[in-house]
This record gives sequence, C-alpha cells and structure tokens, in this order.
Amino acid sequence: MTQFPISTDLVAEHNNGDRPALDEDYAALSARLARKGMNIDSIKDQVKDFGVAVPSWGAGRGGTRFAKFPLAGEPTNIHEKLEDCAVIHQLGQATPRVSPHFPWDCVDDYGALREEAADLGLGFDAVNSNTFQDQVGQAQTYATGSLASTVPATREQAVAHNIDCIEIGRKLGSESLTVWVGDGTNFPGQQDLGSSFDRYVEAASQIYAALPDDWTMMLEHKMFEPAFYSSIISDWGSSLMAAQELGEKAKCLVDLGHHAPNVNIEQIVARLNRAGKLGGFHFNDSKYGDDDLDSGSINPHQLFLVFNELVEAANKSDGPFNPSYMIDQSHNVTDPIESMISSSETIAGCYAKALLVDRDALHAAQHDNDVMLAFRTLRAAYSTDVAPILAMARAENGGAIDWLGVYRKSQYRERKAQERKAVGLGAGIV
Ligand code: PSV
Ligand code: MN
Repeated sequence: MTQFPISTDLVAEHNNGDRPALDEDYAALSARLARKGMNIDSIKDQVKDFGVAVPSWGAGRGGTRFAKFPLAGEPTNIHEKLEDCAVIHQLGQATPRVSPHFPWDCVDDYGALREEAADLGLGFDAVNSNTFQDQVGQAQTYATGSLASTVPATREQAVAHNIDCIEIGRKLGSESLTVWVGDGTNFPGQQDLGSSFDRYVEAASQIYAALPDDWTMMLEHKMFEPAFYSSIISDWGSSLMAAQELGEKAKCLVDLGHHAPNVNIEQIVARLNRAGKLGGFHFNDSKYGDDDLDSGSINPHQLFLVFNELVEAANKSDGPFNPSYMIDQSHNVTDPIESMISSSETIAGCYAKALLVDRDALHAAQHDNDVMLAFRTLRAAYSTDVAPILAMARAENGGAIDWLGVYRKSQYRERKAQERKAVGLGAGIV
C-alpha cells in the first residue's frame, strides 16, 4: 500500500469542500466545448494519463553562481528527495517518476531504493550522468572536458561513469540515460572545434555500445555554460549529428532553456520529430539565458506551441509516440514542492490546450492559406481556461483540487524543518 506523506483525510476534506464549485465550472466548460463538438471527458482522460518526471535535484533549493538561500526543511539526500517528490505526486497527480542524477544520488542498495520509491507511489525515469563536476578522490579532472577531453584517461573515466549509470538505472527500473556534458572552450583556439566533436562521438559510441536494447540514450544540447566560447553539443544540429552517428537508440533531448533567446523551439521539435530523433524534454522557462525558471512562468505561449507540435506529431505518428517529459528547474526563491506542482500543472495545461486545437479547422486553414483563421484556431485553444479539466483530472486521480491550500495546511515543510538536518550555505545544487 502506498505510503502517502500528506494525510489522505486532509486531502479528502478539502476536496469535499471544493468539489461543488469545481463541478459547476466543469459543467460550464463542458457545455462550451460541446458546442464546438469537443468532449471534455475525453480531454480530461488524456490529462489523467499524462505524466512528467521530476528531477531529484529539483527537490532542493537551487542556487546561482552567487549564492544559495537554503530553505528550512529542504531535503539533504535521495531518501528525503523521494519523500518530497511523493508529496508533489500525491497532491498534483502528474509526476509519477523521478529522474536521478549520479553521483549526487548514489546509495549502496539500488534495489532497496527502487522499493522505497515504489512504496511512495513513485518510479524512476531517465538516469543522468555527471561529468561536468569533479568528485572527491576522482583520478582525472574534467577541467579539460569529459567525453571530448584531449586526455584519453579522462575520456575513459567519463565513459566508465556513464556505463555505471546505466547499471544503476537497470536496478532502478529506468529505461534511458540522459547525457549532458559541460565540455567546451572559453577561448578561441583553446581546442580544435572539429576534432573535439570527433572525440565526443567516439567516446559516446562506447557508452552507446553498453546500452540495453530497449533503452534510449538522450543527448542534451546546450548553447553555453559552463563553457562560454564554444560548447561541444551546443545546439540541436550538433545533437542530431551525434545521435545519427550513434544509432537508432540515440535521441535528442530538448531543454527549453538551452537556446538563444527567441529561438523557435517548437520548430526544432518538429524538425527532430521528422528525423525520428525527438527523445524528450527538460521543461523550464527563461527570460535571459539558461535561467531554469518555473515552466511557463515567463512564456506559457511557447510551451503551448511546443505541445501543439507534440500533439500534431502524435496524431501523425504510425507507431507509439512517447517522448520523455521531465521538469528541469532551479528553485531559488520558492518551495521546490510548490514550484514543481505548479509547473506540472502548467505543463499538463499546455498539453490540454493543445488537445483542444480544432485540428481539422487548422489544417483546412493552412491548406487554404487562410492565415488569420489558422492563427485564430490556435489562439482559441490557447485562450481556453482549462483549469477545471486539470482540477477534475487531479481529483479523480486522488490528488488535491486546491493543491496549494492543502499543502500549506499540511505544514509538511514546517514538520520537515524540525526533522531534517539543516543544509549549509553556499552556491549550487544540493
Ligand atoms: C545542464 O544545464 C542541465 O540542464 C542538465 O540537464 C543537467 O543534468 C542539469 O541541468 C543539472 O545540472
Ligand atoms: Mn537539462
């Protein structure tokens, strides 16, 4: 039986109070959608099945290069992170899996960790390797890069770490490895731009060779940071080239924050899908760079347009269409639990809005070059307030209609502040 961290009586009590108003709002939206020939229950059922993974590292307060402002009661190890992720899923009902990062989340017994997560109602998503940071006692430094380093022993170490991550992932029930490397340069001339890519592909192919048949290896591109002149997998073009060279099981992962401002990310999604290489997403939002702000907090319209491409691609797909969805945010000033429930709701909301697009009308307008009608068709879906659909999906799955109210009432964080050891000051992710 699932161990729920928040009292189920508290959730039920709140839901009982909130249900009559929700029923009214849901019925009103149902009537509005029915006039357009849409069935609200079918949209709600798809939302109920929707899931986005949460990053274990997102459960703690993030930090900037300047500072970190710890939160009393934030988690200090993977066990506490899992507990917080269980709260996120219990109340929000959209985040059934956790994506761990190694060595940050290393434990002695991964079988036990898998059971611990299952008891909390959680599974594991993609495993993430870390070759962008040196660890105490590590033989080789990553100061020269990792998979693309000029130092053969460093490349070997980075490959071995990724293979270790695969082994851990197998024990956790994961089916994919996400590889993001910080490799790049800070000075023109520092490394040869051509041969460094060759070194990356050669080393990545050794990881790929160790990948189980039913796994995916996701390559995450990022324009800059920590390298500020060139990055090895800087953009979707480099990612696609590498994925194509590696083989069928290699796919591209799109982290929304890893592009230049104003880049048309939805078009990148369409292109990668066309190439059969759309592996997954790291959702977040940004205003200036890789800000790692909460999903949809700055540009919800872009998030909707990404989901519009995803629904379009799913409809046109011959076989199963299941890119992996994950949140990748840094919560600097909010309670990470609140941010991640809010973000998962925003993401599911953009999915719901994309499902509401009248596809026949859109395709007809596109065919007729009726620009305004095509635009207004998308806008009609985007402007629809889908909150009643999200709340109903949540309630029917056992979550909280007013998740923020229930979470605050539960005093969960205050209780954890008493139980958990304090996190130190300093920059960076826990
Ligand atoms: C890099 O900025 C990134 O987006 C990658 O996904 C990392 O694994 C994650 O953030 C945490 O540093
Ligand atoms: Mn990311």
